[in-house]
Amino acid sequence: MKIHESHNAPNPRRVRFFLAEKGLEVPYEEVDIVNRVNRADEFRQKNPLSTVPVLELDDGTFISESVAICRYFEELHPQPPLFGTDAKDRALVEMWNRRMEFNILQPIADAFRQRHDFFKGRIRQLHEYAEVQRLNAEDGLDWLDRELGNRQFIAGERFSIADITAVVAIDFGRVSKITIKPDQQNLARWHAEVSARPSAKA
Ligand SMILES: N[C@@H](CCC(=O)N[C@@H](CS)C(=O)NCC(=O)O)C(=O)O
Repeated sequence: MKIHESHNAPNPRRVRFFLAEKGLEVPYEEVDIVNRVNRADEFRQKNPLSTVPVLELDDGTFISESVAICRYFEELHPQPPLFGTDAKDRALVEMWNRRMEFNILQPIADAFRQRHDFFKGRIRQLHEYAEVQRLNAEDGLDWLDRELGNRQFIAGERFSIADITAVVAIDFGRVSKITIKPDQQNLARWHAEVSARPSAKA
């Protein structure tokens, strides 16, 4: 078993963060996305969508999508639970993780992907859309700041995959000058707490 990843990219960091929370060590193989190794035929056989991370199992199965990889490890190693504990809690974690993906991670990713030269020739770009998504990301952070006024973590009183998605996205926002603003004190409090976890350095 190994994980094909790129150390500086946000989605692989989600998986490393998750595995560190579980205390699991899985070998990593670096994929040179700068030089487009992920876009070559050999990598496309692992993931036709060319993205990292990809978990390669010993039986030759390839699992891409960060959350799918995390769910696989959650099933095998349920403690500590990062996807919720019972029907209601699991639904709430799912709701919040999806919200973090759609309202925080996606706009922050687009603010970079739709403008930066890294993606020139890889995807269709529209610089105006990058700016729209930067503004959407800022709205998302304002909303999240208000949400975090009444609980410790994003999905409630327990750290979960939703916190991982959000903190990784927000940290990646810096490259597009999307940052927590001085008046977003709830967000800043949460960000400091989550960033202080040893797993944040994985
Ligand atoms: N939804 C996917 C997104 C994966 C993704 O966008 N990975 C980026 C790195 S964060 C990537 O592989 N970028 C290189 C490229 O598109 O060429 C997941 O959660 O794994």
